[in-house]
Amino acid sequence: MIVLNSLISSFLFLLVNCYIIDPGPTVIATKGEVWPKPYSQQNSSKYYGFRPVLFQFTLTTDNNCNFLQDAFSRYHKIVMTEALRGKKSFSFYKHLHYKKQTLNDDLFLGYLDNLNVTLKGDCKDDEYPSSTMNEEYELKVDETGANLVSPTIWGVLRGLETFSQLVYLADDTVSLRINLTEIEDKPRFPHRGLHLDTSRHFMPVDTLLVMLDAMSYNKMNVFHWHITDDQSFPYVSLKFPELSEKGAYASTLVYSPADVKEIIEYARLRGIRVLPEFDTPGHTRSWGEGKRDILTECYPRPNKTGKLGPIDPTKNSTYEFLKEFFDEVGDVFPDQYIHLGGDEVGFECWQSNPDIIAFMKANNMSDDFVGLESYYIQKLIDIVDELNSDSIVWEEVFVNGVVLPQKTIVHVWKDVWQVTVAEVVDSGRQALLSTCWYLDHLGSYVDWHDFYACEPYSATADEEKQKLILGGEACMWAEEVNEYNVVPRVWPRASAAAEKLWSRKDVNDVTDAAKRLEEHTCRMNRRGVAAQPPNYSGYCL
Ligand code: CP6
Repeated sequence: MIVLNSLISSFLFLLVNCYIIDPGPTVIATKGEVWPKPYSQQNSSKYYGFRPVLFQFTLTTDNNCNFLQDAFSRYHKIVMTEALRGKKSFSFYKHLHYKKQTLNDDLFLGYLDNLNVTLKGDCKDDEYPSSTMNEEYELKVDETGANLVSPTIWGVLRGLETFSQLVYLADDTVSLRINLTEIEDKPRFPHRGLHLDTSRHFMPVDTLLVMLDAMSYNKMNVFHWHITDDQSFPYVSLKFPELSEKGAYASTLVYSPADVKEIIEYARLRGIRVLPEFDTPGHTRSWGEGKRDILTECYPRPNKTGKLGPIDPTKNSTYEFLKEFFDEVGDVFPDQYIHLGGDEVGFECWQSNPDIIAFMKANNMSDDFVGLESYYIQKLIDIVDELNSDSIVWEEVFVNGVVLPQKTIVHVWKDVWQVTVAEVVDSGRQALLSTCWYLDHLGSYVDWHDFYACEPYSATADEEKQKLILGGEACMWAEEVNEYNVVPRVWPRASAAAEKLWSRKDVNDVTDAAKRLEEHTCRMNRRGVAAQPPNYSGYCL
């Protein structure tokens, strides 16, 4: 009977999944729509012709702003790639001889060959993006021309991205156009991150740069770099080179100081913060290859063969090392924040070690391993605080009751996230959310619908507390990805999170989003990002 039942249900399963589900209509991409959707936009069907070869960005204020000149040349290249679209015979040159019939079109206003950019605030060429940066901008394309205005270089970057997305290929498949429009834009959440693990599988620098490009196309602003874990330690430390010499997969599979600098600079130019994570006291097996004495020795037990466990929280030498190490991390990574991890600490190894047990007795912890973990994290947060950095921790640290400074940010990643986020903001602390956007969990093929349905404010109705929800991160853990599949695994699925975190709360329409995401994915493809198709049925021109 049971066998028969399971046969029937497998049959039904196959039937439902392979034959009965209607694939739905082919999703037709929009043209010149912006992803993520701007705060406000007024559209018009009047348009300019757009000639990439002749097009120029003009800074109306301070012409010495190298930061923006650099952005202009990047975006010039990007709009040039649009010129490569269309028929096979098509060349850049044809834009100079713009199709005559469009001149007879009432909606055609001539050519737009310039975008005036006005930076109302200062341009400091060596400024780093921060958790409090202002990213708002206004972009107008009207009968008098095109103007982008922002108080900050970060807002100008976001506006340039929007401008580049407005350019589209007309139905004649040879001419590029841009419609008149009026946009006022600003992000809903200040923290819009992508978390990437480079320990389970090493990702070459070029792959990380593609990720940063794609993030900028989605107006994401935090690259959370989960750089080390149990499996490998690819970060080359200046003070402790033995960590990567022994802990990396191979001497070539590392991030040198020059690589790290390059990544931070590449991100800075795109308005992206690099948030380093050095996860402790668990997830540190690879640290033990180079620095055996900082890990706990696990004592033989029937089913355990491993010999090293989490960081040993009982030794002074542990904290001396951590102080030196995080001093370096604070110097190398300019961001105000360091992610300290603190997730998934297994207690079996600590439990097996008589020295740890003796320490706990001497410190009146009896057999409270959560207490021992708290002791460690508190000391680590104090160390980082003294080094003038602020800390972010995974939710376990908060949930286990570690006494945290008010300014420590709690990063929620487990289920029942509404409850945890509510507890964090009730405590007056700031929260980040990742539960909704786990890129390593493959749902049905169009699982971006689920990513899109997540509303961070559903954790609390209290508007003051909602302000403590800083945003979130889409998480790419790398057990199942390397340089060959990470880009399509992340994009465009992370784009759904990017729009949730940038656009207004009432931007919820999946049908509308599907068309815009179809266009946005094709756009990422043209720009060299191997994003996978977002919908069951669709196409790129
Ligand atoms: N690695 C580290 C992981 C995870 C975490 N930390 C993880 C655990 C469960 C799921 C996904 C990821 N692979 N260091 C938890 C933050 Cl479902």
